[in-house]
Amino acid sequence: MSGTGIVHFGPGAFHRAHQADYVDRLLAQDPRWGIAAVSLRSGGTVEALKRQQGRYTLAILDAEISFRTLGAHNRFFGLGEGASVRAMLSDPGVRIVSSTVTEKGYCLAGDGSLDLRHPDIVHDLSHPERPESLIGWLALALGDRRAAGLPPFTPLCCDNMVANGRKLGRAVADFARRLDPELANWIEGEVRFPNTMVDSITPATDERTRAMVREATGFDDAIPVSREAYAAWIIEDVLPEASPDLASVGAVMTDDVAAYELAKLRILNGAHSSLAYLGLLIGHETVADAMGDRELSGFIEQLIREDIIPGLKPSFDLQAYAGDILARFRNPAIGHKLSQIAWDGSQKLPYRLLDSVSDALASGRRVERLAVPIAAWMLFIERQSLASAEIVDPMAEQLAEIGRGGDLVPDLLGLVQIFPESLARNEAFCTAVENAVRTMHGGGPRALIGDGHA
Ligand code: CS2
Repeated sequence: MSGTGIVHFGPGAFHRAHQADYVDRLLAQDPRWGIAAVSLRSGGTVEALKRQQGRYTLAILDAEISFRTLGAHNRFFGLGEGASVRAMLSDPGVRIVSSTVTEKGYCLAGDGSLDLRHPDIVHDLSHPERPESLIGWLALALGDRRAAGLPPFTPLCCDNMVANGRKLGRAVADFARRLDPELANWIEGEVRFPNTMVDSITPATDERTRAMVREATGFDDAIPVSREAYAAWIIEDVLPEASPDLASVGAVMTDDVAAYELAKLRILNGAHSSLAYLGLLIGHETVADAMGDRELSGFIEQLIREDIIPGLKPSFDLQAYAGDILARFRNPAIGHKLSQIAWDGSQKLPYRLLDSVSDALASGRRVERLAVPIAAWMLFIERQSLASAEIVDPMAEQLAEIGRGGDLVPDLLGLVQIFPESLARNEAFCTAVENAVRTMHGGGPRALIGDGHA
């Protein structure tokens, strides 16, 4: 029987296809690091994990297709089980508390600091013993450990954000400071919040995934996951000694996560979001479909090579890295839906595309091409709103209102949670976005992405 050394908040498909795979292999050599899965908001996955005793199928969909059964989870906490989670987090054997709760789960304001007006933070500050947010949970549990004289655990953020660990650390300390300044000082002094870069393309599981797994393995798995063969996990090398040896199963420990992180977020995720908005407007369904569109994939390649890469420090061969990413996007075995990537644009645009725009402006480079996917996002918002179709985004209501009847470009550019003032007031950028929206209104994305445009 393995122990439980890691507590994980948010056991969605990405966590179960990525981190849990590393930990599953680690458990074969060191049984202390089983994962407790915590999902306090929607119990479905945790209930199924419990029913299947933590076992589920990982389908690798690539040039070769293969299936493995993973079993890294050995404790399960769902709706209404907050008291048991609290006890678990005080277990001295727990050394890592990781999270994949998506960007919006960290309750951060546009400048990356804790959003004190966020309803979950407002709730947690007035009911600190019954937290709803991850931030409230980490503060409560770290307070319990300090009171018990235990060493802290290490919170390990595994979501796509620039300086994800640093931001999480600042948010937890700021939250704690409002309740107990001494705890805040202890957190700042004793707790490490490593930055990480996580990467593996993992489409959402659907009926097709379940049917494929059933057919291939004979196991009627309610919660299989699938991903490409490629996976990377880069972790800032500050884990305390009593931590799982993740390097022994392929994670990379380094002092410089930033170089990998920025390259991945801007090239892979920036191109993904660009493909999503432009591809959906054209009528494509998946990333591989969109990459099969010669005009669109040509545009994306130019965007990466000529507009995004020049803003990055050349710490490694970025052009070769980009080539590998474009090849991964072409993987025909993965039906990665553009609509899934289009979710949460308000959270994703800033670090995926807008940071590249700011860098380009700062060094006097043109921003016309970078403005195209941003304009496509605006037209996507407008299209969804006018069709009363769903917008999955924490700012959905505000976005839909603008999309239905607002002054589209200025109103969206005026959302300070998304566009920093330095961009919203920059004439070159605003004009480029206005022009791109106008041209695509008339002639669709093809009017801008074909050879010789933009
Ligand atoms: C994607 C990412 O859904 C999205 O927005 O861009 O989840 C992407 O597949 C991963 O970051 C790849 O590591």
